[in-house]
Amino acid sequence: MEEVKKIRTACRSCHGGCGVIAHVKDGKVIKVEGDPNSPISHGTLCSKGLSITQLAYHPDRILYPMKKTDKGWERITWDEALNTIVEKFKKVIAEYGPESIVVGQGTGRDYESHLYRFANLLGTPNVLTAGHMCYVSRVGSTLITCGTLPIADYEGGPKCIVMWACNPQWNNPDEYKGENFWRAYKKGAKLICIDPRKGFIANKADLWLQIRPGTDAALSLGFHHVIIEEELYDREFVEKYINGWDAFKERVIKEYPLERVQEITWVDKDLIRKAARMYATTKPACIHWGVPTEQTINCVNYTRATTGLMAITGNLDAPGGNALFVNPPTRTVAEFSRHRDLSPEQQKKRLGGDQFKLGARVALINPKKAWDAILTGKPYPLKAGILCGSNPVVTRANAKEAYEALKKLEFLTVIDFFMTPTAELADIFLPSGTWLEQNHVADNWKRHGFVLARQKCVQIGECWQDHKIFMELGKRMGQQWWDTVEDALDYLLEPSGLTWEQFKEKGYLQGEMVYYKYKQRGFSTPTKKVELYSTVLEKWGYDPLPKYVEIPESPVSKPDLLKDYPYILNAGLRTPTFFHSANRNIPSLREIRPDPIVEIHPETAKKHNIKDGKWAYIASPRGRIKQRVKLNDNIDPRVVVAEHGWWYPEVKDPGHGWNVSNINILTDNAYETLDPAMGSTNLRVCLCNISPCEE
Ligand SMILES: Nc1nc2c(c(=O)[nH]1)N[C@H]1C(S)=C(S)[C@@H](COP(=O)(O)OP(=O)(O)OC[C@H]3O[C@@H](n4cnc5c(=O)[nH]c(N)nc54)[C@H](O)[C@@H]3O)O[C@H]1N2
Ligand SMILES: Nc1nc2c(c(=O)[nH]1)N[C@H]1C(S)=C(S)[C@@H](COP(=O)(O)OP(=O)(O)OC[C@H]3O[C@@H](n4cnc5c(=O)[nH]c(N)nc54)[C@H](O)[C@@H]3O)O[C@H]1N2
Ligand code: SF4
Ligand SMILES: [Mo]
Repeated sequence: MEEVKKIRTACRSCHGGCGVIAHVKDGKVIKVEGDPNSPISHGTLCSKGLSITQLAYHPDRILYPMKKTDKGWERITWDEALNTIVEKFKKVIAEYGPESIVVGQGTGRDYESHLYRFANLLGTPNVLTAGHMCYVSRVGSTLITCGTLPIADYEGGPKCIVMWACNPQWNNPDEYKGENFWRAYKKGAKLICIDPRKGFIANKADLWLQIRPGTDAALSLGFHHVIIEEELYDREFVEKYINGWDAFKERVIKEYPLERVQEITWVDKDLIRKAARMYATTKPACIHWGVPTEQTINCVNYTRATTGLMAITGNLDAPGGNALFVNPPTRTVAEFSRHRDLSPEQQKKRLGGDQFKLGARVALINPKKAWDAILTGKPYPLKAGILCGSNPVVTRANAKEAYEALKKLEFLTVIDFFMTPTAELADIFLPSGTWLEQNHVADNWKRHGFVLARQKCVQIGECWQDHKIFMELGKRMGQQWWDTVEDALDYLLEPSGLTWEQFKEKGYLQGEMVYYKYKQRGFSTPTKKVELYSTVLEKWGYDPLPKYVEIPESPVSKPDLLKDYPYILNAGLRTPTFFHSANRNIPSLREIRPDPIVEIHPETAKKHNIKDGKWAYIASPRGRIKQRVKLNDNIDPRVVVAEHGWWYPEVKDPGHGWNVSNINILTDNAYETLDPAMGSTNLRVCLCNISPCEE
């Protein structure tokens, strides 16, 4: 029997980053605990991180490469699996060109550097991620507005926090943990919460703005209206550093008077005024925005308008405001992945590239473009695909179409831990290693100024970490990679002067903390200013100024639908224990939330004779599903709030109940509902009805 070894590493059961000490005995992780020395999490871990051993040693986990045969799934060797993929990819490239291969992932998982490098060296511009409506869409919109993504600077001591469509206590999204927010809040910061649902943060807030889902861009412009009208902006900043101030001001004053903003957003105009004043006059103030602001036709409009709020109040790159953090000196994802090696000729072939020009600028495609290319062969057919860590059948809008498309794809490889409904559609399954089974420079994709050492603790079955899978597949395709995963990490770390072995010992690196960088060199935009009037959007033929466009399927835009679908469906509330479609098979987590929950206002429930705790049907023009009802009077009676990500791993047929409670059966992906510049999908708002379910 071995002594217990304690290995310091970093969790990745969500967007990741919490410091972990893994206890390893006889080649098995027997326990994980929070690392008190972590600069990110200071010893805390959530239920998902703590249950990693249940996931890693789960009896249903697939531990070997598999191929689908007439008799079902069969175990094969890595050699056979990789050679099968290479043979197929080479055939597709010879017949149709590399653009007919789609390479995809889901949410950001620390392997985008390797996945994109594989795609770029393959020559395909068709990388399908969640980025069109999550995070990268924020990065792209701020890139053209102020040069990079502004992050709430909690460590800098904000005196006012605007929590805008975000719930960090449950989600720990992207750069931040709920813990950072909480420490800043406890120091006495004022709190404004903008959320259609009164949750934990709204309950704590000084001001809660109960917004109509999807109308955040209008509210942001309403804030501007107050700040301009009452001259609460930072005059010097505006004069020196805003591009297009006069044009922007004119639009805001003429088109967004508070009466109109109230009508659009359902938020009382006096409350809007009070909130805008509080934000603009309490210094420093930060805005922490969440993903519902991106999953809409107004993604770029909202993000640009709200970046404008940070800028004109003098809070941009200010301590305690929204900082533009400097990353530690490592190779960026763009550099590592050799974006520049994708030839202009291949870039031109990116599906939807000439339609969603900002999406193309950040190397994205919209899923609808991929489904269309598979189902209709236009503008050219997609023939083969490789999806790593994604379950689009459950997580993408108009799930029935996603399902049909992936089923029709001639050859699909899925890399995952489990046989998900998406993996069941594949020809080859490759078993991925969890964060306990990988060496990596974690968080290199984020904008919070840290990179963290994620250390391999154990080997389980024949699983490979995703990075190694792309490396080995790439080498067999004739691409230039390194001999080992660790050699590639030495290259990634080279600018820091550290090798992987040295970095592992250090545990993390932090970038230099410098505020007000624009005073020396301006902002990284064409005019060197914050472009409220975007010269880039103008050049591409879009409206250069932010505005509000009505949600495509709403009581305002589709009044005729209201007779059959009278409610606004707000689809995708996260819950602390699940991560999108994952974790339904983890006993300790499923026990906490055994069923999918739809929240309905008691008045609404009464109208339809729907009882608390019973199942109800939810239907939209695209289909019908069922979830279990929870009455909640902290939402508007006109709004229904439902969870996303549901399938039933315990159902053993290959569909695993993907269409029973999956909210994305109801959401839409039609082109007219997408953000015109980014291609963001409108996942959060459509019209629905509800009825009791007798089954
Ligand atoms: N209606 C609605 N739909 C939504 C949303 C919403 O709010 N509303 N949110 C959207 C958002 S923001 C996002 S980001 C997407 C997420 O969409 P996805 O990323 O597709 O969803 P997940 O369920 O997180 O991931 C799918 C699979 O990844 C596997 N996995 C986890 N970690 C790893 C790993 O390290 N390697 C590999 N190979 N596999 C791994 C899991 O086992 C799981 O089966 O969903 C979107 N869908
Ligand atoms: N436990 C857990 N954590 C996660 C995830 C998960 O699935 N589970 N997913 C991860 C991913 S990929 C992401 S992108 C992040 C997202 O994390 P967040 O950005 O926090 O997103 P949500 O929880 O979807 O929504 C945050 C809040 O916005 C409110 N909201 C809904 N619609 C609107 C709207 O139209 N306007 C406004 N103003 N508010 C609205 C919701 O009621 C909710 O309180 O979480 C990450 N963390
Ligand atoms: S918040 Fe995310 S990184 Fe932290 S323990 Fe939970 S799952 Fe892991
Ligand atoms: Mo996301």
